Amino acid sequence: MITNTEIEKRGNQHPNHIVDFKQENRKLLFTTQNGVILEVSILRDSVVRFRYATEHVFEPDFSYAISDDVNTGFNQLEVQDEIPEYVVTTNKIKIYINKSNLKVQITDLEDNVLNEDELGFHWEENYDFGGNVVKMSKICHSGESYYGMGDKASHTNLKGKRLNNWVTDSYAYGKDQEPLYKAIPFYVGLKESVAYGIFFDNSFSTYFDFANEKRNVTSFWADGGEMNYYFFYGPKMSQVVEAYTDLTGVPELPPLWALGFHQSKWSYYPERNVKKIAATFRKLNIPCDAIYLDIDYMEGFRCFTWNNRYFPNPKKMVQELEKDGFKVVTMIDPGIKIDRDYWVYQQAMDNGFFCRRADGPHFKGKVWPGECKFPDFTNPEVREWWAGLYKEMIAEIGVRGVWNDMNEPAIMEVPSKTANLDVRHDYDGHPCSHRKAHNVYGMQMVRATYEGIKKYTFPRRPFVLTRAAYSGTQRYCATWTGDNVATWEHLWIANVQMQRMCMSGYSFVGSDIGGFAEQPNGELFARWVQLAIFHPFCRVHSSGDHGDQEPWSFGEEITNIVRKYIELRYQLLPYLYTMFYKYINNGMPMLQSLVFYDQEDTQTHFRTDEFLFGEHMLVCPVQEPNAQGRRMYFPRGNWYSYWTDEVIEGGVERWVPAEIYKIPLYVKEGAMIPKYPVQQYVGEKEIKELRIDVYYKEGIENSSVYEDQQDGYDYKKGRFSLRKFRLRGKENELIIQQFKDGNFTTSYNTFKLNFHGLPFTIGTVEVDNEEVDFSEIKLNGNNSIEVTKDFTELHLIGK
Ligand code: NBV
Repeated sequence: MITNTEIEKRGNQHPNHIVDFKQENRKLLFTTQNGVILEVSILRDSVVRFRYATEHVFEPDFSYAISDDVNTGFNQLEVQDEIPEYVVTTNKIKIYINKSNLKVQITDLEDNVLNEDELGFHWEENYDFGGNVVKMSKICHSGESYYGMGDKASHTNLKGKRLNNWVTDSYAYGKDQEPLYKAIPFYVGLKESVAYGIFFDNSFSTYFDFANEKRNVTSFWADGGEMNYYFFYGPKMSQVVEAYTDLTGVPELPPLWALGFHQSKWSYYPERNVKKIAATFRKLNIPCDAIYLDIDYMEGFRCFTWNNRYFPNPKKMVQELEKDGFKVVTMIDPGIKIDRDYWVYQQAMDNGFFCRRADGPHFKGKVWPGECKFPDFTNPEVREWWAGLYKEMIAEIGVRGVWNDMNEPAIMEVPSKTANLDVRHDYDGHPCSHRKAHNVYGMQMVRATYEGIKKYTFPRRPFVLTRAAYSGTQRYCATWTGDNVATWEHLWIANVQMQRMCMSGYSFVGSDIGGFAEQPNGELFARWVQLAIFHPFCRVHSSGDHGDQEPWSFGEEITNIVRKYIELRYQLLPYLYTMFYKYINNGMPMLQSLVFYDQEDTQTHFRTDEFLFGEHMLVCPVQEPNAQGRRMYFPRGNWYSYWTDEVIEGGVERWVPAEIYKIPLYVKEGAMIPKYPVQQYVGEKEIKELRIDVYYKEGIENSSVYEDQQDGYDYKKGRFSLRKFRLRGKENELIIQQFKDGNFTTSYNTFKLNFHGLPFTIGTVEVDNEEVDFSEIKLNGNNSIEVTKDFTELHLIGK
C-alpha cells in the first residue's frame, strides 16, 4: 500500500480560492479558481453530502449504495457570505467553508467542532488509468475514537488502524488482515463523547487511515471516482447509525424460520446423508429450521443444475424435508462453466451477458467447474435474466433460500484472486472497468438473486445470503463472514465482526459457527454456539474436509449444552423478531457494542467483548479454553443475572462465573422479555400463551413485542401485532401499561408473566382498574400470573 507521505510527495493538487458561489435549492455550489467545485447538499438538518469535482466537471450522479426510500427534509438552510468563509447553517449544524482553500469545518450550533479538514480535499492525477486518486484528510483530535467499517477483523475501536475496502476472498483470514469480504466505507467518529459519521460512497478500492500514519490525522482516499461523502451528525451514535441505515436502506422482514438455527457443511450429499442429518436433529430434539446444500449438489458445479446420481428427485426430497420442518437452501456461484451444451452458458452467450476484457474477448477465470465466464450483474438486463434462472429451483422444486458464494468474484490460480482490472462493466449505463465495479459486483449478483427468489417464492418471503457486499447490500440479503477458522482467536473475531457489521447498518449477519477451516474441539464449539445464538443469523458451517461439525459431534456433554442454547434461541424468537422489526423500522442495530449503548461512559470506548443483544440483554462470550469465569464490564444501570436473578449495579468491571455450560448473560432491569415455548422448528407448535419475563425495576422502562404471520406480506396490510409495554415499578407496586397497534390476531389469548426481583408480596391485582380473583389469574406466589393479552393496565399492589 502506498503511504500518505509518499502520495503527498507525488504531485498532489489542492483547491485554491473560491471564485463563485451558487445555490440551487438544497444544493450549494462553491467553485474555486483552479476548477474545483464543491457541492454541498443538505439532506436533513444533520445529514449533508459533500461532493468534489475537478476541472469543473462532475461525473453523472449514480450510486448502488443509496436506497430509493431515503428520508429527506430539513427545517433550516441559511448561507452567510462572511470573511474569511461561507457559513452554512441548518437546524443542527454549521458548516464553515474557507474561501481561500475550500477547507471545511463542521460544528454544532454552539460552535463546538465536530469535524474539520486537515488538508481537506486534494487529488492526484492517475496517469496510468486516467481520472484522479481522490483524497480527504481530517484532523484527528486527541481522545477521538472510530467505529464501524463493516467486517474488519480488528479491535472494535479502529483508532490507529489503516484499512482497505476491496472485496476479497480471504480464506482463513487472521486478526487485522486486510482487505476482507465486504466494502462498507462508513465509520462513526466519537469526539468528546459526541458522535458523527462519514460514509465515503465510492466503489473503487478505498483506504482509511485512522491516525495510523500521523497521530493527528484521519484520512480516506480512493483509486478513482469522486470524493463523495456523507456527513451525519449525532450527537448520539444511534442517530448516526440510524441516518446511515436510512440512507443505504434496510431489508424487509425475513420469514421467521430464517431466524431459527441452520445447519450447513461443504457438502451434505447424497440425499441419504442430507436426510440422515435432518433425522438426527429430530431424534435428538435439537431445534433446526434449515439445511444447506453446498456446490456438490450441482452437476459438475454447473449452477442451476442437479447431480442426478446424488439427488435423483430433488423435488421429492425438498418436500419430505419440508414436511419435517426443514427448509432447503442451495448455493449459487457467479462463474458459469464454459460448456456449449449447457443452457445457462448458451443463453448468456446468445445474449451477450458475459463480461468482456478491454479489447473485446470474454473474461475467463477458473473456479470450481474449471474455466468459467462471468455474467455482468451490473447490467440490469443481465440481472433480470439471472433472476429468471431461479424459477425451476424455487417455484417447482421448492427450495426456500439461496446463498451466493464466491461473488467477490473469487477467481482461482491468479495472484489478484479476482477478475482482471480491465474487465468492462455496464454499471447500469455508466460503463467502467472492474476497478470501479469490483466492490459492487457481488452486491449486484445477490440483488438479482434476491429479485428472483422474491418473485418465485411469493407469497412467501425470500431468504438470500451473500458473502461479498458493498454498502446497501443489506437491502437484499443476510450475510456471513466467510471462511473463518476453528480457533479461539476466531471466536473473538466473530464477536467483533458481528458488532461492527451491526454498527455499519448490516444487522442480518452471522459467522460459520465452530469455524469453517480446521476442526474445533467440543469446548470451542460449545462456546461458539453460546455466542452465536445471539447473532442475527445463526448457522453452523464447516469445510467438511475434517471431522464432523454437527451439534452431536462432540460427545454427550457438549450436545446437551448446545441443545440448551439452541432451545434458548427458539424461546427468544419473539424478542429476536422484535429486534429485527426495530432494525428495519428505526435503523436500530440488532446488536449494540457497549460504546453504542453508552457513549458517555468512556470506559466503554475500548471494550470489545460485551454487547447488547437487542435493547435489554447483555452478553459477554467466553473466549478462552478452560475458563470457569471471566472479567466483564457492566455498563451503567442495574442488570439481573439471567441464570440466578442476582442484581448487579453497572459502571464496574467484575469477575463473573462462566463454567462450560454457562455464558455470562444479563437482563436490564425493567425489561419485559417475550418467549415462545421450545419448538423443533418455527411453526411446529401453535403458541397457546406468550410467556413474558418481567424484571422488576423501581422506575420506568419500555419494552415491545412485534408479531405477525411469520411469513408472507399480510403484515404490510396492517396484519401485525405490535404491543408496547411501559413498566413502572414503585416500592410496593408494579404497573404495566400496554399500547397495541395492528390488527393481527395472535394464536394465544393470555400472557404468562413471570416476575423477577419483585420486592413485595403480591396482595392485590387489578386489570384495567378492576380487582381480579387470584384463581382467575393463577397467581403463583410471587413468581407468575396469567392474564388476558388485552389488558391496557395491569396493577400489582403489595400486601
Ligand atoms: O462452496 C464451498 C465453499 C463454501 O462452503 C464456503 O462457505 C465459502 O465461503 N466456498 C467458500 C468455496 C471454497 C472455499 C475454500
